[in-house]
Amino acid sequence: MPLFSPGFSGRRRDADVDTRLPPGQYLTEDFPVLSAGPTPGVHPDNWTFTVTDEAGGRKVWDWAAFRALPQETPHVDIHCVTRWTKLDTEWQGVSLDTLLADIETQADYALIESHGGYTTDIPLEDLLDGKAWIVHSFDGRDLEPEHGGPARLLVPHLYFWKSAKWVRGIRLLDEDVPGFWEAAGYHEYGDPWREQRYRGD
Ligand SMILES: Nc1nc2c(c(=O)[nH]1)N[C@H]1C(S)=C(S)[C@@H](COP(=O)(O)O)O[C@H]1N2
Ligand SMILES: [Mo]
Repeated sequence: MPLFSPGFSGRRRDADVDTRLPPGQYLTEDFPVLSAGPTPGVHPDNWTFTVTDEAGGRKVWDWAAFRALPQETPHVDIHCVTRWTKLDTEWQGVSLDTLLADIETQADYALIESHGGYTTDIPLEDLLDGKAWIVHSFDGRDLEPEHGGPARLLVPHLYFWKSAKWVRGIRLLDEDVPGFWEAAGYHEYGDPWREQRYRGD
């Protein structure tokens, strides 16, 4: 008898998946596209990323400056509030720790702003300490326009609506300002492990 039967390793995989699937979620192998409007055509030549602090100070990167920053390859699970979870996604981009390193701020909140008008609000501490990136690649390829190319936010510990596609900047704020889905009744924080789908959850 083999020491490790296929059945045994199969059950081990299932147990691992169970611990990685937040409540009320199911697994998908696909990569669904969820966009509240049309895909804006953003060419890297016209792309900039702007951080605006609470006093109005601005720091701007163009595509070349952004790509020259230290790169990381986050390997993460993502959880959409429409209940799909995708395990083991591979991205490449720049940590928000890197982008925010030289910014002097006392702000507690960040409002993420995208081409096309989409916004989402996130506590600033949830963007720091290795928890969030601006990514330009998925699965070893340039990010497809439908998935937010040329660059999107990736903040995988919150529901995926917080991972703004076609990101153009981050506004640092003393007070929380609800973003697009948050103003429409979704939860202001959106922790998938606490099933914070809608306001009041
Ligand atoms: N700019 C922008 N970002 C967005 C959205 C959007 O409509 N516009 N949808 C959000 C939602 S609800 C989800 S689940 C994810 C979907 O990302 P995907 O289309 O790459 O799967 O993007 C998020 N980021
Ligand atoms: Mo979503």
